[in-house]
Amino acid sequence: MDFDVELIEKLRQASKVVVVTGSGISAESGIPTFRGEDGLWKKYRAEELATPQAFFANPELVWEWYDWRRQLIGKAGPNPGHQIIASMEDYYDDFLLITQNVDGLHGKAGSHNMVEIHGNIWKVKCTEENTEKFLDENPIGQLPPKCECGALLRPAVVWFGESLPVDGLVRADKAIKECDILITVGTSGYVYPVASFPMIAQASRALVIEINLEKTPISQIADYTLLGKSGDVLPALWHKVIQK
Ligand code: BJW
Repeated sequence: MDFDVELIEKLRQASKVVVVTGSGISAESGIPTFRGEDGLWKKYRAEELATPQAFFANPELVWEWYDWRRQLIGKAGPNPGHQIIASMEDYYDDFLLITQNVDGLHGKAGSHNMVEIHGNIWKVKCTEENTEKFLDENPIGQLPPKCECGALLRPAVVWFGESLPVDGLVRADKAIKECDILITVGTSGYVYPVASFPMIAQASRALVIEINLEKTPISQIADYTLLGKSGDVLPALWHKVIQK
């Protein structure tokens, strides 16, 4: 794979780097993306299941979907794309991974400086008390699961129309505005506010690099769009960067 020499040099010289990932990075681990031909589940659209309204209208149906996804994710492991991002953390003085994925695979690959900005599928939240805890049982069993207080438990993920976690947003916002380079990997650039992160970084003079199978709305502003599978592009790119 050939890369622009200037791009490699910029990646070598940067000190503050932000990587923003979406479901495409986990596709090579066997986890379906949301949109596109092989997008998620049966006749339902993710948007129609991933809302608080859908949950309270039919918690059992929404839980079936999440239970099914938890089982799929439970069998999956990180791929070379996740692993390269984990090793980038050691290379840069200041590095932040912002992932929209709830699958936890970045953590499994060894990423630490990370914001899971749409939550984590392995955690549940009490709909009355708002307390969060891990629920490792897989499959869950009786659906929908209940809290000790008797209220419904919901997946601790961010649905459409819900606010993203404030601490995560503050951390992300600071890193995006201060970074030298922002790299998006495997995201359609369709869902806000994350879709605005490349524009915000660029307005603060960061270089924007996109890695995706195909062009997206982010391609219109990206300084570089590298087309291909993230599990191929990231290792090839990183090999060039760390080569003496
Ligand atoms: C590969 C590959 C390979 C494949 N290698 N690449 C401003 C304007 C308009 C609307 C809004 C706005 N601000 C807020 C909104 C409303 C809304 C929104 O964005 N709507 C859009 C549909 C327009 N946003 C919200 O409601 C957010 N909340 C919020 O902003 O609160 C304040 C507010 C509320 C209401 C109004 C205004 C303000 C919350 C968004 C929550 C999203 N939740 C989900 C579900 C999470 C839990 C779960 O997983 O179940 O998050 S939806 C789903 O989409 C999931 C993902 O994280 C997210 C992004 O999807 P992603 O990751 O990009 O996946 P895909 O499938 O879209 O793309 C995959 C890409 O990978 C493709 O490009 C492929 O080509 C590529 N790919 N294989 C490299 N091997």
